[in-house]
Amino acid sequence: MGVIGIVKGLANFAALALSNTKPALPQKRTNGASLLGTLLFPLIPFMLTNNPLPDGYPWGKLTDSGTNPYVENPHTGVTRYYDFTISRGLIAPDGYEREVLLVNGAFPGPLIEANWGDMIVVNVRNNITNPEDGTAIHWHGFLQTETPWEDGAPGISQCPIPPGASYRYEFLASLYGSTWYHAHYSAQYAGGIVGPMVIHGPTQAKYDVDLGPILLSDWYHKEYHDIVEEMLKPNGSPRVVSDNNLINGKMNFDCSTVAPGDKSPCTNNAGISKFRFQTGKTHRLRLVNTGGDGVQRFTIDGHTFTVIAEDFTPVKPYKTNMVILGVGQRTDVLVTANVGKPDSAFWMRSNLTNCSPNRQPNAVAAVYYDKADTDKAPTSQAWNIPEDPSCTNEDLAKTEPLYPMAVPKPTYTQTMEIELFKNASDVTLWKFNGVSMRTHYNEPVLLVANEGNFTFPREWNVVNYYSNSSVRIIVRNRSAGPHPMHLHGHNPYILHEGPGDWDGTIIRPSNPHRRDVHIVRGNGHLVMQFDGNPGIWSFHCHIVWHASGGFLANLVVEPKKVDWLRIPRDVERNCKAWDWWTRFNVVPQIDSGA
Ligand SMILES: *[C@@H]1O[C@H](CO)[C@@H](O)[C@H](O)[C@H]1NC(C)=O
Ligand SMILES: *[C@@H]1O[C@H](CO)[C@@H](O)[C@H](O)[C@H]1NC(C)=O
Ligand SMILES: *[C@@H]1O[C@H](CO)[C@@H](O)[C@H](O)[C@H]1NC(C)=O
Ligand SMILES: *[C@@H]1O[C@H](CO)[C@@H](O)[C@H](O)[C@H]1NC(C)=O
Ligand SMILES: *[C@@H]1O[C@H](CO)[C@@H](O)[C@H](O)[C@H]1NC(C)=O
Ligand SMILES: CC(=O)N[C@H]1CO[C@H](CO)[C@@H](O)[C@@H]1O
Ligand SMILES: [Cu+2]
Repeated sequence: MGVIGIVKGLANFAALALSNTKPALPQKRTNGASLLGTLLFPLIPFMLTNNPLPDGYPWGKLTDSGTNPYVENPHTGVTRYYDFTISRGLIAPDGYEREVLLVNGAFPGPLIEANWGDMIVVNVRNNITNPEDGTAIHWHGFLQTETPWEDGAPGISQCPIPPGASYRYEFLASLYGSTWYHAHYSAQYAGGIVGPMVIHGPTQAKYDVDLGPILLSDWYHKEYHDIVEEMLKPNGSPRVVSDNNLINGKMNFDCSTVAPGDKSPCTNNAGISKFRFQTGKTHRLRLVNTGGDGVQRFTIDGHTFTVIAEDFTPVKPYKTNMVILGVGQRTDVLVTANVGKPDSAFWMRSNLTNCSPNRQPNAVAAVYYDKADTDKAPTSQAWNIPEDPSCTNEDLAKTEPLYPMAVPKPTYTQTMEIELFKNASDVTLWKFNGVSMRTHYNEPVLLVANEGNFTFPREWNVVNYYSNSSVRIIVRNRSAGPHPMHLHGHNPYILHEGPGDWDGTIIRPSNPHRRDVHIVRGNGHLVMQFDGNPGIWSFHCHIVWHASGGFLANLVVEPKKVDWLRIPRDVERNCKAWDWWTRFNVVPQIDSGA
């Protein structure tokens, strides 16, 4: 909606005025079982050790600049097993206590780690009670080639996992780099079901220390369910205002700004995230925007970054002192600790832009060199970088994939428009390609298609591309705010982004950028293209409130092959369990469902 945030910066000053960074709450109270953002979180190894190691690495002789990862990957024969239990919990990530959804009792959820070419198995148990609810987990950015049913989109690739039941996801670590997982059921991930993933792979970038995931996310004090109900009531507003901004699930909050009458416990100076730098060494930081809405501007006072990857695409290194991330986007940067003496400390900052409504946009964390006192607050000065009102990504001319691929001639080109409208009950919703999507949890599109039925209700917003091998989509934004557009099952070419209409120009047709999320600015356009991967793939705005409001399309790619897919019995079994549960329980589908 691109409306300017209100009552800005109130809490920020309370947070920054501190002279010490001793947390007022124990980690357990702020983040449950998570150690992310604490000095106890272990460094990430360069790779997980396999036995045997061909040519010294799990990926053998494959390289980041010489291997086409969409047609070739290592076959390690290794499977990494994880067990997840999703439960309700009560924590105070920024000092304000609220009900959340936790993965294994942690917010953010546990790290999933694998080597490129490993299989990942995650057994997800739904322990959501009081009230019960369904869930489903999406593994962001994976291609899911030949396993589209493991994509985790309820009503699209699977039925939700009913309360008390489990579903075992099993998929190939098809690409490598930094990513995350999150619930794809309603706006559930804004309630806490998010966590980092690191897939080790070849890299020519040289660094000494892998500091691991740094999750950046706006934060809401209300429960996601209440926010969605409020937003989607007749005459409701599509503007959802965030309350705070977190780095690895932590930040302080000024409790004096809590609304009178709000009885939730609130503690000032709950504690911020802390990181340790080794003086003189180069560190890899894996930034992920895991938020609900806001575009993040990430900096470390005094330090410059070398960007080495964007989403799952290693890029030709370029320097910058600020990284922009829309929801769902990842940026891997290198940063060298050569700005201060061994006892120095610096602020890490992540600021929400004015493109999303927020009450407290500025998150901080502390970066300590080896000999610094970790109870003291840094005193460093922020970079002063004026905000670009378009809130879009880095110029595409700057971001070039290391492994070059020319964009093929498209076999079909389609324009899809973004519109905001009011339905007959005066509810403000989004239309994408002319339809406001609403999923049907009991009949996933993929399973219907697999039975040879390609006739879908209009509100499922299915677009069939038949046997097209390369489809170009021109997204036209007829709304004033930016949208981070995410395509499942692909790492699409990003051909152009800008204001107004597309003039036909492609940035570097010999090697356009590729990433699974790219921002389209308000009143602008985004042109992307993808090559076939048989399945049903969601293409949606990653702003969780917009997806709830129907901003989602489902693309059918190579339907003949979808028809032939042999879907495991487990998928069917889960649908039967969900059907059974919904026979005795009403599912109050308060939004689009995905
Ligand atoms: C299930 O959730 C409840 C709280 O809602 C919690 O007390 C219990 O420990 C959870 N069980 C598991 C196995 O996590
Ligand atoms: C982030 O916010 C801080 C505090 O208002 C400000 O000093 C800094 O310049 C901002 N940085 C960026 C990159 O926007
Ligand atoms: C308008 O949208 C809301 C929310 O999706 C839905 O509950 C309601 O039935 C819709 N009204 C009409 C007339 O379609
Ligand atoms: C195809 O599936 C849709 C949605 O489930 C259903 O309405 C329709 O009746 C089905 N068509 C056939 C021929 O089975
Ligand atoms: C490509 O997709 C369009 C849109 O659905 C369709 O009209 C066209 O027939 C498809 N072309 C091929 C070769 O399948
Ligand atoms: C390129 C494009 O479609 N631009 C439109 C974006 O939305 C605004 C407001 O609805 C229109 O005025 C633009 O023409
Ligand atoms: Cu959006």
